[in-house]
Amino acid sequence: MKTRAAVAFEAGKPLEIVELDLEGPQEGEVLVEIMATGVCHTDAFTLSGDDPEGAFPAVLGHEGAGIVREVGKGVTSLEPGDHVIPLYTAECRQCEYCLNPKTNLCQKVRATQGKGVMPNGTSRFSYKGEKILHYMGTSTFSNFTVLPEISLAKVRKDAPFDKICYIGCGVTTGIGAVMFTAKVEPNSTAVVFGLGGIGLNVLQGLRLIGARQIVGVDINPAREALGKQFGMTHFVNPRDHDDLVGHLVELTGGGADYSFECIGNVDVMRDALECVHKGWGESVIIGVAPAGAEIQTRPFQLVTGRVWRGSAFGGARGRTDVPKIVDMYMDGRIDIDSLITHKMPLEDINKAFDLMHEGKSIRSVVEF
Ligand code: NAD
Ligand code: DAO
Ligand code: ZN
Ligand code: ZN
Repeated sequence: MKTRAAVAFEAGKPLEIVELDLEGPQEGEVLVEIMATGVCHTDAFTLSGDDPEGAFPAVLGHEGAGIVREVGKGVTSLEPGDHVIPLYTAECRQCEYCLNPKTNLCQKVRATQGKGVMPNGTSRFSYKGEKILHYMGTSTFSNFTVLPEISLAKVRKDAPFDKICYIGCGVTTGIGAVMFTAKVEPNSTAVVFGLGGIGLNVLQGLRLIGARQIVGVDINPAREALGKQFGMTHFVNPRDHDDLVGHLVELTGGGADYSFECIGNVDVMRDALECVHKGWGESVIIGVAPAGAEIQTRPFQLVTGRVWRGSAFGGARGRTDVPKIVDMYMDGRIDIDSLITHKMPLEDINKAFDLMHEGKSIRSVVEF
């Protein structure tokens, strides 16, 4: 079949809207009509050429929602008409990672996904006879895409695609880091560094579990009002403090129970660790630092009981947890609408990248 898609032909160049050839789903695969997709920093990072794993030409996009149109042989958990959210972290429920409750990093399709191909080693996309790669196992910048069955979360049919697509990455990453990775207890104190598309979702995750003090840190003063809307109790602009860590330790009465780094800056990661409480404070790294960057602290910070963790996709097991997050949105327990600042058709997708680079959007959503 043919499908309209925004293709990254080369690193550093705008996406091009073209009509691709798409082969139907093979064994264990599903054809999905993407109805809406968010544009995330990771897409921009890959498009820039800075992503060491980035390969071209490819159909980027990993934050989508859509409808199953066809299933391949052996697919048992989905049927045409089901509403789904693509998962860049699959959940096979059988590999040693899925069977270990300590992780969400299913490895079943990881190797081929990283190479931009389906589990059998081939791509379903082509253009004028040339192969086009998949991306993150999802390729949601295409009106139709093919994914492994285990890379799709089935969700309720009354949820709006243009909002729940954001659950495919940003919302789950932020809320999940609080609920699944840190397992923050009610009445805790927390500091969140970086109040963008991820950090604002960490804030609302903390509000949801009943944290008593939620400090937001951002160099952009405009993020204060938005942060307060998402549960932040105190705002700190690092530019107002020579000793940021000292100020945060004082503000939280000796250090926070938890902190979250949602920027991808290794210096901030250090501050995030060092502002948590001696003896029990835990700091979660969510931000993705530039290739080759390294973190630093004095080991005594860890000897004296502080803990450093990382979180990918919020520690969520996609097929199990994503439908629950959709329910949370539909029940009015989390706000997604206020974070979707821009919407556009596929033809204007490059504007979404411009808005992101200019810091003017929280999330842009493309509707097909
Ligand atoms: P964003 O650009 O929307 O937000 C970043 C915020 O940090 C902005 O508000 C900016 O003003 C602020 N900031 C920048 N430098 C700062 C500093 N020195 N001190 C304080 N604030 C500062 O980005 P985002 O979409 O929220 O993504 C954040 C990070 O999360 C990125 O690195 C992204 O790649 C990563 N990410 C990780 C996962 C995961 O699973 N771990 C998933 C998605 C995104
Ligand atoms: O299993 O080795 C692995 C990799 C899992 C990928 C996790 C992705 C984490 C962050 C990337 C940002 C996603 C938008
Ligand atoms: Zn698995
Ligand atoms: Zn993302």
